[in-house]
Amino acid sequence: MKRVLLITPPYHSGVIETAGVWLNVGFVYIAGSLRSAGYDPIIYDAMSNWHGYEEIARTMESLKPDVVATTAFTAEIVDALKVLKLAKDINPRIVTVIGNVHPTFCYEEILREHHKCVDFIVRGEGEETMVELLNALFAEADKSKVQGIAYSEDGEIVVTPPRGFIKDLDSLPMAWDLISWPIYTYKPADNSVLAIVSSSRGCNQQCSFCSQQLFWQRHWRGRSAENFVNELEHLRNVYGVDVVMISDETPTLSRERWERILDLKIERGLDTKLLLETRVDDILRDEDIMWKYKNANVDHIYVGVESTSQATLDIFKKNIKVEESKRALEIINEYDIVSETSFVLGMPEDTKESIRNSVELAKYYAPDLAFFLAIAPWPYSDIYSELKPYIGTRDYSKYNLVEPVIKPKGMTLDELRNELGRASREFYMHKLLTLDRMSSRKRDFMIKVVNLIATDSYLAKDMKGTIPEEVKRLLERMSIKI
Ligand code: B12
Ligand code: SF4
Repeated sequence: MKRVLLITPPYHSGVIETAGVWLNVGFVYIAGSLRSAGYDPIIYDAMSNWHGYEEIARTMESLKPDVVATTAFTAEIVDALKVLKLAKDINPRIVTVIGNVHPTFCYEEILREHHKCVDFIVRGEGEETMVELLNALFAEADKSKVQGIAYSEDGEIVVTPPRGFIKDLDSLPMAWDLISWPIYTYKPADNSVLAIVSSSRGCNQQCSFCSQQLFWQRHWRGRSAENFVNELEHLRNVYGVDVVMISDETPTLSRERWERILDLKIERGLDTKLLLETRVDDILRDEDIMWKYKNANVDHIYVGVESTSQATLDIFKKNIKVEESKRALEIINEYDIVSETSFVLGMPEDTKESIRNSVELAKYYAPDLAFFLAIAPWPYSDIYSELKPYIGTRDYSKYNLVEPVIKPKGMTLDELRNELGRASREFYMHKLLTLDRMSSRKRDFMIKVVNLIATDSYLAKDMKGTIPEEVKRLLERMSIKI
């Protein structure tokens, strides 16, 4: 039986790791399909285990895989390529494969520069393509007949026709038993077991800075509500998973399906906490059923506000109005669900004043958590050509939404970095001043999160500095230590 080692690249940007340790659900799908087709997949999450290249090399040497496969969105590509080079250095006969959004679009650049370590790129959805590719390779059949791949042959880049989407997501086998559960935990919830689960794929919007609408070609497919809730139940009963991040771009796109998911969760008394991302307009649409979100234990909702200026929202093709975002966050807060949003800043026209103005508006919007992100010009995004003249670095490992890559006309990259750090400090200090008006649940959550951000995240440096006197007094009055 051929052994396939699925490795996450050991990349860290110090943001989301602050809140928890997150598994790779894409690999749970790929491994499920490989196993059903008679392969021996192993999931090795080097990223979440904080393994370096020496440990990765030792693991590859001891497991002796026939195939090493990895994954990369843009920020991860540098480390992903190092992982594949390492595999080739250890044994040149290992077949190397890479998938996900960056290689899907940048396959030419990768194969031109790295064909010695990258044998195959899987473009688009991976389950069927990976199985067909390996079947073709090991049967020595014609690999050019496999749809959805790219590779280099005799100095030429071969790209096969794209593969259509998998029609029935419910039919995909999952390999949850290959996850090493003990490390995956959500830090704000004590002793929790955390999973990432996918209930749908895709998005029908066209935000110009986003990769996901391109990857899924603005096409949306959902699993059936029953199939998804059964999986939550299975994860709860077998592995003790009590917190689930839904990986979807827009889990709520079909109101009928989403309401059924909430109803089933409530009917079955399934108390798994759900963390999710969705769109402002879906929250407005669902105001009348927000009580079901609450009763189904939706714990945390992220909505992408992205900008406080209508002009920028229009450039982003965000298709929402500033006032709608404010209302969506109010609705989430009214139900005592944790609200989170982000602002994509660092556009060429941004100035210190415009960023400070965003912080003031962020305070007015009043989400519980706000992230002030630096726009990253994914080389395949719709907005790329507009941003290209302002790109300050081609180092993809910095394309992580926190390190500035675009140099605004009137600021240096360092000034922008400082301004984004200042924005976070300013927002969270203001947030702390509202602790006495929060429910006890939100207060506990905020204290844990602000502590995590201030001690263990990319913002730790920015959060240091003098705590304003009024914040100190309030914390003392409430006997809270930060
Ligand atoms: C879950 C997730 C994570 C997890 C990853 C967990 C892990 N152990 O790998 C965590 C929370 C750690 C994370 C972190 C980050 N993330 Co993230 N993340 C996501 C999220 C929400 C879901 C991805 C997912 O699971 N999709 C579901 C699965 C089924 O689909 P999939 O991953 O695309 O996989 C399919 C195909 O792509 C393909 N495929 C993928 N890999 C492979 C490999 C092989 C071999 C094959 C054959 C096929 C294949 O087949 C799969 C099945 O069909 C997406 C947003 C979204 N909604 O998609 C952002 C997203 C991928 N993240 C993004 C970013 C920027 C980051 C961070 C840099 C953010 C930050 N500043 O912290 C960090 C970087 C990581 C780090 N350690 O610092 C961006 C990437 C943008 C881009 N185009 O480059 C996204 C798109 C979010 C966004 N708003 O733009 N992330
Ligand atoms: S930002 Fe969100 S809503 Fe916009 S295209 Fe991307 S996934 Fe869809």
